[in-house]
Amino acid sequence: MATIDKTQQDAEKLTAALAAVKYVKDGDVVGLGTGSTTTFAIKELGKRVKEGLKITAVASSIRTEELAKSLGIEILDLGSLSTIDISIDGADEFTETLDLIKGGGGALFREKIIASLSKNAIIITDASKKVKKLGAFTVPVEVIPLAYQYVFDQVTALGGKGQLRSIENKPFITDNGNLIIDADFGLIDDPAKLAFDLNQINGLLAHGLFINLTSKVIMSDGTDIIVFE
Ligand code: ABF
Repeated sequence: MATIDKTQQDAEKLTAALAAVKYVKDGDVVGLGTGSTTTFAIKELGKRVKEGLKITAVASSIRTEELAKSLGIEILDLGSLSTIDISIDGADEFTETLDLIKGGGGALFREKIIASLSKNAIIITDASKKVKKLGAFTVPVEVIPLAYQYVFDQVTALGGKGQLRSIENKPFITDNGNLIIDADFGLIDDPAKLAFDLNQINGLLAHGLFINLTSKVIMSDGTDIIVFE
């Protein structure tokens, strides 16, 4: 695996972020994702709000909400919305058919709600996120704590090698008070089928396979901006 030059990668993230923000217009309700790429977009939106752009927004994580508010972006309650005009978010992997793995940052549940509500769900990435087949990145699974072992066993039965996500030897706790199992299914031949099978598991709140939830992926490779849709 080629080592990724962080400066180059950040330049690609910024380029993709600026391209996505151009789609945001006055009056939009904007879904804000989580992660370093989306942070570039949120900061650009903050600048444009200061220049007079009139938007409201919903956040996919507490850290995104705090950043947006610090930049003067008005935040709405996600639970009160029936639709979102445009969302901008990142991804851990994507394919040309717009299948994604998301959730490396632990915000997958709210990200999935925002994507589901979005009329125009835009994903922004650097070139390292594009893959032929999903699965090199493990699939995050958010699980209600009291269903942990049951969900772990069901994920195992589907062929996933699960690992409780921990930070400094303590279980990672999501903004929703849940746990995350990172499940290694290997390279995934049929992401839609796996997503369907995971959706049948009681106690599994969300998984990181985003299928048919993306309007376009804007990727920068350092030279060009490539839009997959
Ligand atoms: C978020 O963006 C997560 O779903 C995903 O894990 C992350 C990618 O982070 P980064 O932009 O920092 O690569 O939406």
